[in-house]
Amino acid sequence: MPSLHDCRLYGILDLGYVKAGDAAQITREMIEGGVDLIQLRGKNTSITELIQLSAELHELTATSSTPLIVNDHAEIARRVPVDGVHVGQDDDNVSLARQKAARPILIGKSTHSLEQARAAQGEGADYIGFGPIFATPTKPDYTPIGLEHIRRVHAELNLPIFCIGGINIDNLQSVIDAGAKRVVMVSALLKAHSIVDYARCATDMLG
Ligand code: TZP
Ligand code: MG
Repeated sequence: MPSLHDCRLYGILDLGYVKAGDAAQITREMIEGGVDLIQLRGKNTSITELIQLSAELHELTATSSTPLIVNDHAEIARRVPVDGVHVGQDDDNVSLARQKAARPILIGKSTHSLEQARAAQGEGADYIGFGPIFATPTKPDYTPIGLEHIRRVHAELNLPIFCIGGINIDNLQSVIDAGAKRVVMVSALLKAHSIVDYARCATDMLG
């Protein structure tokens, strides 16, 4: 399993954009394109279905040692050998998520400000998402935080930080120039004509 510090591009397989039946093929394409970390996100999908799907996807991600993270539901990690769980500000806190998983896993936390980022590091998160940097239809109710705090959050914290929200190939350079080392892409990657080529282009830019 790679160190999170070496991960650059985090792809989220969001079932709001793609059908569960296409998830395996998309996972293969993300891996082929060099996505370093993959998350399964299904806001309107039952836990039973997420358990089944994450088990199926984990068989694919395990072959390339790409960590598979499930969103929201730490209890899934108790049933399926996924590599981690991602929690938001309104989900289980990091220690409760670890307790529910009942085995060593990665825990990521969404943060939307410098204060939340500091708190997530204090809580013991293994990595954070930081954003939304730009407005995004994937999380429409959130006000974008912009590029201005990226350098400071990297200077202050020593855990891996993944900038997220409205990031695509056209604005990626501006996010990198603002100090980002790692990014998450959801809609840009999932809507790309070729997920493989899009991911390769992004990983080339991220160095
Ligand atoms: N958390 C903050 S922004 C966001 C999440 C899950 C959505 C990012 O999606 P996209 O499509 O890459 O803007
Ligand atoms: Mg959540």
